[in-house]
Amino acid sequence: MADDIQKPHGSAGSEGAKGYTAQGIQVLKGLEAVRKRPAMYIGDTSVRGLHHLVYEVVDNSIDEAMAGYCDTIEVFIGEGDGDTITVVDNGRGIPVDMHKTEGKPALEVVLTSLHAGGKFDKGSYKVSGGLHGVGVSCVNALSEWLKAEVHREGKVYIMEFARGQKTGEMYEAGTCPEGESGTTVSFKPDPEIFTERVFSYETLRSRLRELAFLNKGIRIALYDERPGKERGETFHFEGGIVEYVRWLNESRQVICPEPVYFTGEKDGVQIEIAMDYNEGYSEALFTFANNINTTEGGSHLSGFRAGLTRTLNTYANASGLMKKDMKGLTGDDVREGLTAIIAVRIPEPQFEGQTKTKLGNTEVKGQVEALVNTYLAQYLDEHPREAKGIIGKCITAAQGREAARRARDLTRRKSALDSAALPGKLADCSSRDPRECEIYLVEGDSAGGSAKQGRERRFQAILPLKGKILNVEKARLDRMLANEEIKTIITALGTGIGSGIFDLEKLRYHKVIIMTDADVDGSHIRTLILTLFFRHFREIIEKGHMFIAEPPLYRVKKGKTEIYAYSDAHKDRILAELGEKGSYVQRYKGLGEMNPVQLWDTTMNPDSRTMTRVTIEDAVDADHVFTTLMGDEVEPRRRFIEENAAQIKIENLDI
Ligand code: 0RA
Repeated sequence: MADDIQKPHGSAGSEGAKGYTAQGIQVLKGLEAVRKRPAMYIGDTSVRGLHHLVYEVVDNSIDEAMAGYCDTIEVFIGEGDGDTITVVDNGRGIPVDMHKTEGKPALEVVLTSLHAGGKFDKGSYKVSGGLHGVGVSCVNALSEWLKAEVHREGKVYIMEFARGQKTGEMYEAGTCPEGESGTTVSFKPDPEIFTERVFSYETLRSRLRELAFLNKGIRIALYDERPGKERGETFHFEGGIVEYVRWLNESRQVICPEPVYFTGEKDGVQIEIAMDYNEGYSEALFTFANNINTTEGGSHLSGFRAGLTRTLNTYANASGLMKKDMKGLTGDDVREGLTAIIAVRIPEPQFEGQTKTKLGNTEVKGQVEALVNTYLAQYLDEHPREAKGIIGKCITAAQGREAARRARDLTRRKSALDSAALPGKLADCSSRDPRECEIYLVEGDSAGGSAKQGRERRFQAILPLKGKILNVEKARLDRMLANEEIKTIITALGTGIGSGIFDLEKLRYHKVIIMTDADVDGSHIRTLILTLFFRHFREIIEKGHMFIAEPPLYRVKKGKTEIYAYSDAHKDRILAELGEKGSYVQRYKGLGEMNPVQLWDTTMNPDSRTMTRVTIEDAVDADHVFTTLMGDEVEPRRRFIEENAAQIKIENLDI
């Protein structure tokens, strides 16, 4: 594994052990360090780290583009097992001339020295750079092989490596047209390092689309060349983050016909903001610093929030749109139905927080706030019709918040939202230790009945849900609180709901498990439940408490042998093993077809069940998926389902 460092092998062209210069050994030590502790450099060695390798290479191409030398980047998933990647750009090409102090081609230095991935000249403003900013040499160190091809000044240069060490010297491989330039990097992640090595088209697509939105004008293409999976698409947005906001809102009725856009620069900090309001109730506010999605927020987010609340309150008062007796708009009021992208570029970003995705640079708060104060106020003055729409929307939100508070107080007085009075439908477990407790949200009363009989009563609670729950995408909190099914879920969870009220510490079950039929209705109900959790209990998902039960699709029986199959492929394998003759296949259309013992054995017994943990890979993408699937507009939904027909399985929705 990672500790199993390969000694330099003496393949053709590589230097013998004695030939190493002091600097050479230094370099080798650097890359050995990467192989020894890969997680320190790329986060982890699972799928996430694997995809990070691609982003690291692409970031270098983005830097070329930001410097004005490159406008096209292409990423290919290799035709083999999907475990090789090629990144092609039309930048200047990594320099190939002799590096003065290292005494070897610059190309070799860039690919073998830690932190030499960027430009040599200090003045150049490296705004991109992966989360860890470690450079392409790390990708080299962690690849079974890597090949770099540079087109520069009419010549083609190639250099190849294995696990970070050159397997030969750089060589001239031919000529290219005089004006042509660019870099092509191909690599195969090292099986000694990575536990998973198959690249996901969807994962790469999300990030590349995001990069194309954040870096207007660049054309970024992705191609899957795996046999049977061939496809590709190009992302290119001249409008940058304005188009990002439009894309996020494509399934919603918007208030401003054109997203509001403003930008500014101060002390080397570049700020870009695009925003619009829609008729929905959720907030889709995403922040970036140097192309990195700062999911933990930070100073740019605080600055934006402060500026937004203040500017809208000032305008609402001055314009007379807000009645004198109103207390004023809160931060929650001004963010209901808001879609916004805040993107900053900083020469020396400080990333803090648990996942290093919180922007720390304190000076940025004031800069963003001042920008919002100035330009949003100006926009409102110049667009009275939109201003009226926005303020009206915020006032309605404030009234809704008041109504929700009253509803909550009322129901609390009646104890309905209080876990002291748990809903009658809930078959609770006897343990009071949330860490071992599980709650199954089960579709339908009949499956609920089986689950109640089959469960392990001590730590498994069952909450049967009747039919489809309310689509929270189309309802504000006050209306949600009037819905019995939703109220039952909230009460059972114990956390409360709403800004400033929800408290994860009070969660009564550390596993919340959705159990629905494996049919269209089941998947709709599952999506409705996931929408509720994504919009109102996101922390439950983020902290890893949310699961999807995986009931079997088939029961295959032959003689006394009885095997459950969890997918079509699984069933075919079982049939091949048992022999088709005399085998009997039962297809489960619903959970209700299983008796309590079967349901326990196949789906609920912790020792043998499989469950899928729900994760939010990319909150921006997830937001888009939910608004598309649950929103009002039919056309985007039709398109989405058509484009993703093969993948309308929750595992592939990145949620
Ligand atoms: C070092 C210096 C220069 C460009 C690059 C590296 C470079 C790296 C990568 C990685 C992928 N594509 C890339 N394109 C460029 C500056 C080049 C010059 O001064 O001519």
